[in-house]
Amino acid sequence: MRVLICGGDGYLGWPTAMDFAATGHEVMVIDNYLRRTIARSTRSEALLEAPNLDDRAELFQSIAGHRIEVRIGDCADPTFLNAVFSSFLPDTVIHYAEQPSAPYSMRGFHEARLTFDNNLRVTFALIWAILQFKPDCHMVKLGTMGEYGTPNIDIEEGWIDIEHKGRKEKFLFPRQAGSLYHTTKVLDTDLLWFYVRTYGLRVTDLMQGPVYGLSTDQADLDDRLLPNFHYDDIFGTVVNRFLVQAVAGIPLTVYGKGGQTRGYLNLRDTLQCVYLAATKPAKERELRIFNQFTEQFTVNQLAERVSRAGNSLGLDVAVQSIANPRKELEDHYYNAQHSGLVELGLKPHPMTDEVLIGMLERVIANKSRIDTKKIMQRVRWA
Ligand code: USQ
Repeated sequence: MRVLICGGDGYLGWPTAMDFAATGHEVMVIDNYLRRTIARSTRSEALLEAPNLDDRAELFQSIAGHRIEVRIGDCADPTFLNAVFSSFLPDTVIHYAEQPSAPYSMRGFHEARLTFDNNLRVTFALIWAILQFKPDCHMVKLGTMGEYGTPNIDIEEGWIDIEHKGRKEKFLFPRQAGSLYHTTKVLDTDLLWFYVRTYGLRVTDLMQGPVYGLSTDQADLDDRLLPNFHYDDIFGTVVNRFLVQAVAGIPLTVYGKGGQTRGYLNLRDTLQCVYLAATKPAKERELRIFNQFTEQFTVNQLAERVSRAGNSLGLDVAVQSIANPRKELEDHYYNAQHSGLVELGLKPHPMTDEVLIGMLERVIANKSRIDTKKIMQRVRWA
């Protein structure tokens, strides 16, 4: 397949690019370094400094022998995107090119507008690039479990059958996100559904939970190929943050009561899910939705697991509940279906002590790079 990865510099984009290239696909990545720019301006740089995309691609080719084409530019700019798209003519486009931080999107007007503009405009530009140049191209779009929020009923896999006054219809499962970032993903889904049912696009929308990890088959070849591992309050997801806090000797920052439940997955499983979705594509005129996570945990359960793994390595890990900077339920019902990707062939990598210990060891090796000023939460949902 010819695979175009939009957002190829990201935590997920770069390992995805190596994964597809290593399995024999023709890969092109696009990125405008938005995440790097935001990270610099908010003092949220990743633990390890990643080489730029051209350097990473050259390094990967010299080590693994697989080629990744790089284009630096803004996917929201139709002139740039259409030129790239019409020359590469991808069979699959993987859409990661969004501002991915909920806290950043809640920081103020400028950050909210940037998130809104970027995320919606990229999705819109990609839809039109497909319509104009390669209508049978399959879009694999990264959505989020956060689109659903935490309703007091079971969360279905994207769709729900409703019976109302004796008549039945299938609708998108109700969405009620808890940050502006998550809301842009709800709007993306609606936009995609319009273009799918009206213009016949084929789309897989992956409702992903928080990801953890830094090890993948390709990234393990050389430290300079590792994904951007963030532990700050802007880009760091909770498990990665807790691991760094455990190593830095800072009590794990449980927000509020810690009963917040989410579906989590290992980075390796994100790669599997995206690969399965791409190689077993949605049909024409189909918006296929999968809930992409492998295990559900509360924040308290995560803190307990990380402290157990840390203590086994001789770290003295404390846990502390701090005032929740977000507006979210801290104790709630949560039961989300997630069988679709398993039926497609996903073999989950569970969050074992061994997995957490392996990650802790890598963080310990880079302990001197931890900047503790990046850890405490700086953004409040006003
Ligand atoms: N949390 C803490 N302490 C921390 C950090 C987070 O208790 O130090 C809590 C949060 O309040 C939340 C849960 O942990 O209840 C998850 O937070 P997170 O920061 O790991 O995840 P979130 O902001 O929801 O966003 C992340 C990714 C986002 C993706 C989303 C999937 O950054 O791109 O869409 O996970 S989901 O959460 O399922 O919507």
